[in-house]
Amino acid sequence: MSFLPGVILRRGFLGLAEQQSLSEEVAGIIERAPLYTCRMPRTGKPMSVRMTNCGTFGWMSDKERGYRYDRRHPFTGEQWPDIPPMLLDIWTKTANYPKPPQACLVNVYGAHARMGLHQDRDEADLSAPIVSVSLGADCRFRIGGSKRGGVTRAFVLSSGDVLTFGGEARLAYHGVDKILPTVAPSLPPGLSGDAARINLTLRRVE
Ligand code: MD3
Ligand code: FE
Repeated sequence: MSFLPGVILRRGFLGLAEQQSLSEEVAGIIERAPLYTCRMPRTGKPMSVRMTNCGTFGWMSDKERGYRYDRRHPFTGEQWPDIPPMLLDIWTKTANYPKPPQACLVNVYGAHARMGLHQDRDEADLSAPIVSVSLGADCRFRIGGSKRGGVTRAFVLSSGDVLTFGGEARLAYHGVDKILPTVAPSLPPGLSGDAARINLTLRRVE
């Protein structure tokens, strides 16, 4: 399904069993690379979504150094866990890009977390797509054009949906308005007490 040039939404790309095993993989990643809270550059305002990463590079942000990718976890100083084979397989099937992903940002949403409209432009290679996988509760996702203040449209993302953003959609403004009170495939206990939704984004960085 494509309603904007460069965006492909594959609803239910992952079945229930695959969603559950991927959630277990994410729980394992969080054990080794604990969730952290990013802060806005300059203001230091905390973001409501907690994050971690797997892959060669991980994304983070703090007051002093701003948005960036780093090879190591900001608190443990360790390298990030590997991207699980399941996610590499999803990239291979959906990205239509010859090189493997170098980063997988793991976003963990509590029931009241949201993500304001933003562009993702910290990656040097903007010709590569971004592949996003949703798990857990539904959310209302919003996407516009590549300029702030233009027309936006919203739609629901559900557990098992896979979205790819390439071409002219790569610099689209997008965000998560809210987590919806869904009866969703539950996330594994021990993942994080208040986790309602997880989003995984596979990226090229360099
Ligand atoms: C469109 N995550 O991690 S995923 C992000 O649901 C992010 O957690 C949201 O925005 C989430 O940066 C949305 C869909 C998404 C991800 C990256 C994009 C859409 C995008 C990059 C460019 C255009
Ligand atoms: Fe984004």
